[in-house]
Amino acid sequence: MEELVPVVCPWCSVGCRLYIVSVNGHPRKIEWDYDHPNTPNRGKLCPKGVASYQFTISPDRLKKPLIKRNGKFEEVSWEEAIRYVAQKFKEIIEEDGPEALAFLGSERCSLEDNYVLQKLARALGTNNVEFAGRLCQSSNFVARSKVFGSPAQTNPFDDIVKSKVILVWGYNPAETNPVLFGQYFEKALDNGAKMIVVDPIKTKTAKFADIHLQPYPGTDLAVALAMLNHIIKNELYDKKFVEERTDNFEELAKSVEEYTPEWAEKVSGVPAEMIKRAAELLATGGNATIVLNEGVNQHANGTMTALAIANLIAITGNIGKEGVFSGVIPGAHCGLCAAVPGVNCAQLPGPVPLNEENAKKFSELWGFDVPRKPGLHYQAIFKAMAEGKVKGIFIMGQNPARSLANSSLIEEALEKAFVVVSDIFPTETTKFADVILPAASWYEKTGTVITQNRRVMRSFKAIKPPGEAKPDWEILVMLARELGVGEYFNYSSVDDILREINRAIPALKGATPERLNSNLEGCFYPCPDEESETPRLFLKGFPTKTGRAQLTPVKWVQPGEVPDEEYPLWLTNFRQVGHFHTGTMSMRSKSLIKRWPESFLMINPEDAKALGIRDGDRVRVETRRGSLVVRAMVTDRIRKGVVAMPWHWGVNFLTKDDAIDEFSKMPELKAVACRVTKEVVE
Ligand SMILES: Nc1nc2c(c(=O)[nH]1)N[C@H]1C(S)=C(S)[C@@H](COP(=O)(O)OP(=O)(O)OC[C@H]3O[C@@H](n4cnc5c(=O)[nH]c(N)nc54)[C@H](O)[C@@H]3O)O[C@H]1N2
Ligand SMILES: Nc1nc2c(c(=O)[nH]1)N[C@H]1C(S)=C(S)[C@@H](COP(=O)(O)OP(=O)(O)OC[C@H]3O[C@@H](n4cnc5c(=O)[nH]c(N)nc54)[C@H](O)[C@@H]3O)O[C@H]1N2
Ligand code: SF4
Ligand SMILES: [Mo]
Repeated sequence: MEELVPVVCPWCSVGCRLYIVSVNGHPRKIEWDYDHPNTPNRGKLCPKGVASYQFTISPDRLKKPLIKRNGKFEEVSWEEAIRYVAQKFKEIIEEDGPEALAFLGSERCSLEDNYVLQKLARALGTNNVEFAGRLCQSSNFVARSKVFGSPAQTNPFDDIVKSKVILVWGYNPAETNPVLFGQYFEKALDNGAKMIVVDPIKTKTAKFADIHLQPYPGTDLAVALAMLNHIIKNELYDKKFVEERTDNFEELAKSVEEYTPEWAEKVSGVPAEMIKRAAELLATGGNATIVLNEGVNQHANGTMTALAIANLIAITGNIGKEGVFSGVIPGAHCGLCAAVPGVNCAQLPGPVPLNEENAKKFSELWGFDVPRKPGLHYQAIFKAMAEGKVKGIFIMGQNPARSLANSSLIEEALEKAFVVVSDIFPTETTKFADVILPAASWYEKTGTVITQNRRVMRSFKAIKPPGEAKPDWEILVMLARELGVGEYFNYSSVDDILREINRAIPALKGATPERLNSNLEGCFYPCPDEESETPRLFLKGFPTKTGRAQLTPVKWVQPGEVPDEEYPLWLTNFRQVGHFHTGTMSMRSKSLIKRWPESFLMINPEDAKALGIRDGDRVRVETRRGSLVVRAMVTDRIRKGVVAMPWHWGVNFLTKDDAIDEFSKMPELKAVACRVTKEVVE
């Protein structure tokens, strides 16, 4: 039987809709969805969207539960696997308490899967529950929560097209959110908008820029402080907005007096004149879209830079009205599906802070006592594991052996604990597992997604899972029952879970199964009842104590590691349009791996010449943690003094685990000091 099933793309968070055409549960092709003009993509897809389901039919899919015995994985029944995990977890709880357990949720799994995961952790008594959002948006999340009272994206994508200026900071949407870039950013440029890009690399996005600033990695804070300085000193800020809708302007103005563009030039390598031009365009060019992403977030000073940029947004009055745009950009398609239900060591579903009042509320709703003590953040869970303090971990849809900083250290930690992984493929992390549980992939289950633009939508089961693979929420419910907490997990469908979420999270009260199943365009979160939704935020005020934006003075801080004589070059990393994260799925998608086959190192012609390196040479890239050998790409698209590689192929063997942002707990994933040598082939 041929079916046409509406789904949401399983890669980035733009939330593109498409159809899968399947015959008897097997995928045959995709169809573009032009039927729903209010969805973010309006029918369009990028190369990953087009390659959508290729990974689902890979022969490598996990099909049966596996238990490691004498160093070898053996196929077992679901009953045996779940019983074994439950028994081990019970032993750990009895001997060391529930805090010796940790749970990882996933931005590749649905709202329902993630809600159940965090609830299970809490039912067992631990708040050690995290996901890759910590490595992704945490810095901007903290900064915007402080300044605007909420991290959320403020306006619908259509407002980008109405902007006159676009500032893109440490973000390459032409590769990482291609449909967003093509459908909205490029249309704004076609309408005459001017674009400023801040990136050490001349990326696909930067090719469209009117002004391109190329700082050394991790020195963006200096550039942002100098822009604040120039705008305030020359009184180019929005006086009415500052007067009516912000607090602390005088303190902010005083705090940036010392950070002149000339000072910033010395720190960041960006000419003072260009910083001034960018500041003037931003302040006087009209309504602006101001977006930042991993080039800002993933630094030990990431929160500080994100705060400085939030101050820039506020003093130029580019928030709380139509025709502007800013906010956190959740990474993978379900980033918000893990953040909103509180897959976080210090937040409960909402997300709301883990405090006495909220813990009490959820204890009443759930019927068990929610643990009060905050858990460990992502990188700290692995540190505690290496120290023997976290003894068991349930990893749902994460590949920390490659996605966290300093992979060697993470592998050592995984070696020590009882590790359970639910995934759709064998990964670098499953190598260290004691039990592997085969999960149904995104197209093999029905689930709710919240896109980066806060649109809540349903994706439907389009194909049959392979072998005995099951949706994650079902796996978790089986485990909960075996652990003796089944009474709190009385769900027989995703709709049951969503109905509980409707009760648990007021902003999702109106996103009911009935509404989402019948209306494929979904609704903008917050949707407090079935009739309402919220496309624009902060039109009247900010959810801060005074209702006004809280301008926040920031001081210059260095990134975690800077070049020196031994390691003289800056190394950073980026994404390619054809690959996703650690590549477990994209490297098993035929059309993607064919076109984007391997890693490489971008190096400026001057640096290459000084090191005797020619285009195509094999080179060794070495940091204080480890080294990788890749092909050199000699190109003036990267600035002198900086080298860069895609992070999909093991870059975290080179990154630093102990430079962590004080406020967001983000490890320094983007900037490290390195040396590069030509690899001599014998
Ligand atoms: N194709 C593809 N798309 C994706 C993903 C993917 O893996 N592949 N992942 C998704 C996820 S989870 C996320 S979070 C987003 C991330 O989306 P992006 O933030 O766009 O991703 P990156 O390419 O990692 O980083 C953006 C840019 O930061 C620059 N950069 C590096 N260091 C610095 C610095 O110190 N300062 C500045 N100003 N720039 C710097 C890089 O050169 C790069 O161009 O993409 C999402 N979309
Ligand atoms: N150096 C450096 N490090 C980085 C970054 C960087 O830019 N530079 N970026 C960071 C960012 S922004 C992010 S978001 C993280 C991402 O870090 P991770 O989330 O750990 O990376 P993924 O490769 O997406 O791992 C997701 C896993 O989920 C599996 N999976 C997919 N679908 C399902 C499903 O339905 N169920 C289950 N159970 N499993 C599933 C996939 O096969 C894969 O193994 O990495 C971070 N690490
Ligand atoms: S832009 Fe993102 S959501 Fe849209 S098709 Fe590409 S990967 Fe999928
Ligand atoms: Mo991310």
